[in-house]
Amino acid sequence: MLNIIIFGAPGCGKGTQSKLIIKKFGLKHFSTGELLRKEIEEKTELGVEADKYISKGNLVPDEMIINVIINAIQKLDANCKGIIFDGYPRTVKQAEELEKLMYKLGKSTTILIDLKVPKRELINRLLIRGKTSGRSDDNLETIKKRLDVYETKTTPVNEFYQSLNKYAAIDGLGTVEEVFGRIEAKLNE
Ligand code: B4P
Repeated sequence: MLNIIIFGAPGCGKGTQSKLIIKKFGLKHFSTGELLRKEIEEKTELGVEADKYISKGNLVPDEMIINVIINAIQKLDANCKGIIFDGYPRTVKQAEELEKLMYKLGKSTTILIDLKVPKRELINRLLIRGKTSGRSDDNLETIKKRLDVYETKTTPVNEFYQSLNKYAAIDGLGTVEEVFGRIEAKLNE
């Protein structure tokens, strides 16, 4: 099984690259961002609560997201070729819980792909996306906050996976196809 974590700052291209990886490797997509946006759209109890954090550029609390993940992974078809975790884990606590759960299910994460993109480019991409996305978090003030939160709360996750020897940094600059080519080469190693 190929179980990939696609990781990086807001706007680095996690969602974009996930779609290409799924097409090529036949994996199940698992995006906590998409999942939460669906809950927000449907105005569920979880969605209403999550929106309070997301619209301000904060992460939703670990307890809220970890249960969502546990339910979703347990529902997965046992015969699937693998999973792509897009936007999860975003804290060391989430990473620890993911590793525990995978172990319990007799599975393991294969690699964390860390997409590296300079801050100026990230802001630029998210402002462009904001023109059409209708997302409450794609505006300059919230983007800056999200980047700060990424630095303080999320970057320690890459050290966690480096210590497990499951880490690869990939240059996320260039066309979508160029970035995918680099990821594909790494996954084929
Ligand atoms: P996410 O939905 O995960 O999204 P993201 O970080 O904003 O973007 P992503 O990296 O996927 O960028 P994309 O491909 O769209 O998270 C949203 C929010 O949900 C979080 O801020 C947080 O509040 C909450 N959340 C989610 N998971 C959580 C968790 N586990 N714990 C707590 N809270 C959680 O690319 C961005 C733009 O760039 C697109 O418009 C794309 O077209 C463009 N682009 C992509 N690649 C490009 C390239 N190579 N060149 C030029 N443009 C490119």
